[in-house]
Amino acid sequence: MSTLKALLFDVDGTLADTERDGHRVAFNRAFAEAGLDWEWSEELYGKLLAVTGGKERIRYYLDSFNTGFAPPAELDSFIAGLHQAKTRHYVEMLSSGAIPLRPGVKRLISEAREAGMRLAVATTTTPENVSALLENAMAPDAMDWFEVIAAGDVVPAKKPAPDIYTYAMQRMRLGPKECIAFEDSHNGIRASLDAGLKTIIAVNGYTRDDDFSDAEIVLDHWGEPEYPFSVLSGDAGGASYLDLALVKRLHGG
Ligand code: XBP
Ligand code: MG
Repeated sequence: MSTLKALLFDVDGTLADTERDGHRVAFNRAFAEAGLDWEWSEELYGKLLAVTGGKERIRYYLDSFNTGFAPPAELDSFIAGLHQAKTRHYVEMLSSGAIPLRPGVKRLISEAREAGMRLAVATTTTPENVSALLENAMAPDAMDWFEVIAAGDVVPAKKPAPDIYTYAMQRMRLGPKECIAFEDSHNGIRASLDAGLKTIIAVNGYTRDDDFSDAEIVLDHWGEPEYPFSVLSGDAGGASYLDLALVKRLHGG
């Protein structure tokens, strides 16, 4: 009898490839709207992703890539205002259906749900972004599929700190051995491993070269029966897409 009771999902890069054509574009639209000549290129954004959290990322950009900008006296509220505008633009993009789920995401989550697995989200992103993605790309009632949506500023420290995963498990009254995490980035797996969680990785364009030591498996995506995944490291036991049986085998509980 498997001890696996819950699947904990990262959002950005895991459920959907949201960063390059989603968040990055939304940031740039907010900067333009504010009359700022800041333009985050795909290359620069890849560097800025070292810092999780949009507000924290803007501050990192000013501290490390735009030191010539004369910050206003109330820098925190200035950044908060930019980030609120960015979130508005991002939610508009999601509402227009601009960002689809990654391969296998709806299939695996539906299978897990039908099998009675408990589901949660553990993400650094803003809560509104989660509901907009799930309701527009997964199903109108998809928010109800997840017992806990642990997102954004609900914890003091964002990934790579383990806080968001620990918070989700505490809310579910589960221990790490009863759960498994799904991530896409080095910051993400540092958070999940430090929370004691076995972790399944699906890389994306920004994270392909990240360090995923100690992941149970590293895939290019979760796959579909007619669209097999590639195993970048680990053992899929001959499977060609990620299903609940493979998740349970990787969990090993
Ligand atoms: C990814 C992040 C987020 C997004 C931007 O979160 O680090 O900050 O890049 O979203 P995860 P916000 O991979 O944990 O889902 O601007 O709302 O932070
Ligand atoms: Mg992620």
